[in-house]
Amino acid sequence: MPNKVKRFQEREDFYSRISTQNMTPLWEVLDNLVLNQPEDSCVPAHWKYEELRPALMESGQLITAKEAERRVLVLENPAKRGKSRITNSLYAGYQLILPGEIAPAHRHSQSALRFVIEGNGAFTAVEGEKTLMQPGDFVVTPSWNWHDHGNQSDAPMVWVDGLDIPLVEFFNTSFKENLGEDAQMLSRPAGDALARYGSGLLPVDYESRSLNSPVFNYPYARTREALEIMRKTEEWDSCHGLKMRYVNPVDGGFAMPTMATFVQLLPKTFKSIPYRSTDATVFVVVEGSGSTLIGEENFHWNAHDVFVAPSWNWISHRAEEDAVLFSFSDRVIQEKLGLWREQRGNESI
Ligand code: 1HN
Repeated sequence: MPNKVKRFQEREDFYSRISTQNMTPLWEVLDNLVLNQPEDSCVPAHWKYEELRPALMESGQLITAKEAERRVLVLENPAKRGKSRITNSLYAGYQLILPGEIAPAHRHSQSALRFVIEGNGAFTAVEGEKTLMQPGDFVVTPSWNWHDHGNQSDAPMVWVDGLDIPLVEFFNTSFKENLGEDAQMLSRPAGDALARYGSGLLPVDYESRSLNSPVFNYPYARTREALEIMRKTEEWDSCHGLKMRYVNPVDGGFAMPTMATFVQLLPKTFKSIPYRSTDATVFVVVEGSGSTLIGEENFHWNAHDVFVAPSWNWISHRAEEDAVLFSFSDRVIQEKLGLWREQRGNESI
């Protein structure tokens, strides 16, 4: 028997023997464990609001928000069907609440963000304060905070939920509790948090007890106005247009401990140069239309669509008209762990 074949058989025999002891040789798997660069198992994907809205409205006739607890159509990454995730670490879905409905109070260790798509003045209550929501508002629901929703307006309300469900699953740290009531007791008037913490002011002896921003609704009216004033200087970033991050005013960090959130303005005819980063990112189109090339796939988007870019895929945006994109990712965690990297198309790493 040639020496090489003998060697191979000896190794295979050894692998089978140690397998019974729940062991495996690193040298056979090392290249799959430690990659030269990220290879995301998720794929780029796009959900067109115009095409999915009929199904979302149909769900409103099938089940009430109360019976469903939360009436949401989950956006599943096409490479991860059945796993309730849009990226490896994040969950996203479109939630519908019809006039007169409530979604009962509960709390869980998963953190949630809401980004409002359509409707006018339905509310969410978070840990004792209610906020009325308008399209484009970004609302924070921290881990273990009581929250319930209600719609006392006369129009359906739809928002995109982002949660860190796969992260919490990874750590096996899921806890949940139902309050047993439709709505929680309120302890502060609507608008209290924004006035107290989101006006360039903080109570003089304020000491944060939370990892989350005390501002739990970042109203779009303020965000949009800020972008509109800043655009006058025309300092467009070649990769991002005019991109801002939502900030915790207490420490200058991201608004939430597990999900980083951003908003960017891309002016009409703007074309960004390619950019990639290690945080797979979920984009929500707030206004306008355009297209985004992710890896080799081009997605033409309109207002209220969602699209997702996996880790380390090159992204470039093109705006057909003034466009605003909201986005979220796990960048905040990656940065804390020293893992986050980015690369611009015109530079080496
Ligand atoms: C949840 O609590 C909400 O409060 C939405 O609106 C989506 C998905 C999974 C688990 C909890 C909400 C959710 C969720």
